[in-house]
Amino acid sequence: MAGEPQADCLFCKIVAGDVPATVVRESETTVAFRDINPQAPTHVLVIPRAHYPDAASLAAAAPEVAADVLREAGAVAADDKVEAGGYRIVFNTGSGAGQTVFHAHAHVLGGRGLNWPPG
Ligand code: IU
Repeated sequence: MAGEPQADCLFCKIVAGDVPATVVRESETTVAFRDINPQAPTHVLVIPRAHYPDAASLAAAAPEVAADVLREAGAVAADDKVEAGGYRIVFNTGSGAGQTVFHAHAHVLGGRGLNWPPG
């Protein structure tokens, strides 16, 4: 059921503390942790504590939590002092777009030049 923890979901396990992660911020509804395979000096994932498979389903079911994810993404950029140089918030959605973990997550990327369009 949407929002319920999924036994086979890596990010639900991180939320539960069953899989280790380098957590940088927590809120009532979200957790932010450093990506295990960083693609930029700042590469943090912001996830809702509740399980939704992607950003659109999160926004449809719990728009206030989607807003929390975006606010926390901005706070990560401020904490890491990458605001001034610019940063990117990315929601890969679907395997064709590179989504590999089907628990909604925002990538916060910064600390280097970021090209457009992305690959
Ligand atoms: P994607 O948008 O679904 O591809 O992003 C998943 C990210 O989760 C990806 O950047 C991985 O490096 C990252 N990740 C992680 O941080 N910790 C893990 O244990 C695993 C993946 I597996």
